[in-house]
Amino acid sequence: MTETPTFELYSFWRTSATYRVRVALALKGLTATEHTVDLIKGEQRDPEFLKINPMGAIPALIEPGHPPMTQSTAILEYLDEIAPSPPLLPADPRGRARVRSIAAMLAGDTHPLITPRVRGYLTKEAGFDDAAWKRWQIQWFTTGLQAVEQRLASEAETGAFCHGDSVGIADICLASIPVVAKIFDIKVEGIPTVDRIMARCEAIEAFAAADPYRQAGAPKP
Ligand SMILES: N[C@@H](CCC(=O)N[C@@H](CS)C(=O)NCC(=O)O)C(=O)O
Repeated sequence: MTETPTFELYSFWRTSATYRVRVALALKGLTATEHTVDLIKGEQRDPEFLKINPMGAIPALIEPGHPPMTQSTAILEYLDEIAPSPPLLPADPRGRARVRSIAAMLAGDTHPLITPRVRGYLTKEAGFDDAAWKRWQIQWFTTGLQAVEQRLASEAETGAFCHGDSVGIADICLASIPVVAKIFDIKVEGIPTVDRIMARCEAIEAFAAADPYRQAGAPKP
């Protein structure tokens, strides 16, 4: 990298997807000025924000002179390409496919089901009350994390982290699920490998510093 870009990050204290970007920025020694999009107030649907991300979701990463970049996993890969050290993807194609697959199980197949827009639809259009929403959250947090556990526990590529002994994109996506489940007071049981890797991640300052409760605007845990 010849020059460190100046980043701005549209974010909110408690979001899983923004957590992923915060961790990656920190691992790479990069920084971003954060702008709060209050998801509880619904600011993600403000017309001004929809010009930044028509999906009405964060994160959005801005680099001066370029269109906003959205989708946390695309942002993670971009950061990995512009700041290659430490690498967040394995050197071999099969390893990269495995890491991207685990990341997609979490960032693609698990997290989007428990977002505010899904909650809004289920409560307004499908008759969900708070108890039904809680059961929904537990269902999808559990399905995602137990499926990943099954892979991590049975595949030889798993090491101290999801893939070998260095931290990468799969670990970032993995950690982004329990940190948010905790906010909703949900603990998924029967995932010892996930718990072991999560503990390793939390011991790394880049992960610890990205914890939702350490962000501006967060309540006391
Ligand atoms: N696949 C997207 C998901 C983005 C996303 O859904 N972000 C949540 C916060 S974690 C959000 O902004 N939700 C707004 C809403 O659901 O209304 C990514 O990984 O960046």
